[in-house]
Amino acid sequence: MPLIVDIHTHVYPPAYMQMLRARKTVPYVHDPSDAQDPRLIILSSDDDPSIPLDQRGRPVDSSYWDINVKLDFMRQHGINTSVISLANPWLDFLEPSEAQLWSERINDDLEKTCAEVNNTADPGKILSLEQKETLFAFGALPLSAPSSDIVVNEIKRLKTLPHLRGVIMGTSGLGKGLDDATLDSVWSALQDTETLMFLHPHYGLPDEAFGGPEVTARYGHVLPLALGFPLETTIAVTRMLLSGVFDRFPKLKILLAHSGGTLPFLAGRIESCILHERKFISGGGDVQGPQRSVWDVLKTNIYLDAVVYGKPGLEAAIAASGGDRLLFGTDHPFFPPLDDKESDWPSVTTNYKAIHATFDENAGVVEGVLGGNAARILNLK
Ligand code: 5CU
Repeated sequence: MPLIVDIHTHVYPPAYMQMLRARKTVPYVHDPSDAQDPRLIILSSDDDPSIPLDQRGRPVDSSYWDINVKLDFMRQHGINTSVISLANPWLDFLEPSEAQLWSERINDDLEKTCAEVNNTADPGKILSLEQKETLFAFGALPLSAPSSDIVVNEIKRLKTLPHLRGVIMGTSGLGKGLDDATLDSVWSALQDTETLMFLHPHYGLPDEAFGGPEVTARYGHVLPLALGFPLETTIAVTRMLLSGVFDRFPKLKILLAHSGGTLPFLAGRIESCILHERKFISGGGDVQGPQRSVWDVLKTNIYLDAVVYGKPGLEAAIAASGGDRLLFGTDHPFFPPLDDKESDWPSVTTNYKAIHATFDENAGVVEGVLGGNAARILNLK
């Protein structure tokens, strides 16, 4: 059996859940403390005052915060190693004065959880035979902190935590998006420490892009998650490219969620629009414009997860970035089966099937995508 590594799997540690329970604005948890599951309200479109609180957002259960439930899920789906990350919206919404404390708290908590599960916290402890799953983690950054030095220091500190293998980050950066020049010290720290950044969406697109709030609400989470999330990622990474981030930091390593949103499919069009842009110096204008091609960046700076649920998406991803840069993921605990009696998660089995349908003629690629690539890129020992 090949090694299976899940690099896209989230947690809301208990302390974070507690903090969300105390909040009344997005993101928050409504927990009536009766027999019902608490409700998680994280997307701005969830926070509709015309919907009663106990129907707002989505129900959440212990799979969102209990690491033992994650381990059961791993066993059930044949996953050997998971690289866990705080789920969206991470620490983006915190007051500047709280950001550093929370990022240290969450990252130390992730480290402790991994050490306990991997038995490195107590090497003398005897593990049961079933307990062979291992965990690593991506850390969360204090992006709302009063100074980017605090972010840089946390990136450096994460290198001292044995189970941390990178950072997860949304698309807002320090508040102005990822083409903000004040992020240069963060890119520099990520590059110098060889820290991989997992870029993940959260904010989607404005409701107007889908026809207004009523249309968005009519279809639940489908429009924000199926279209808003991938386009948000595509826009964020394209802004990085256009502003020259990859020219200034040619060794940055970025893992894009959901197979890069739509980047692999749109790369040719993005490249063509850049080559035809009169604003750029290359087209006679006065804006620098990107110096490296999208294709070069895709093959040297970008890694893609394989969370795209279908063959055409995987084919675009592998054609754009390469079979050695594509990594299996589940997006657990999001997208649980709606039918309680179903034990396998269709969101996971669909991804497994798509990987086999796409790459089965090439066992090396299948093994790489399922786990070999992650083990090599993230140094998972
Ligand atoms: O279902 C969702 O809203 C999500 C989410 O918020 N984050 C994620 O990673 N996947 C799905």
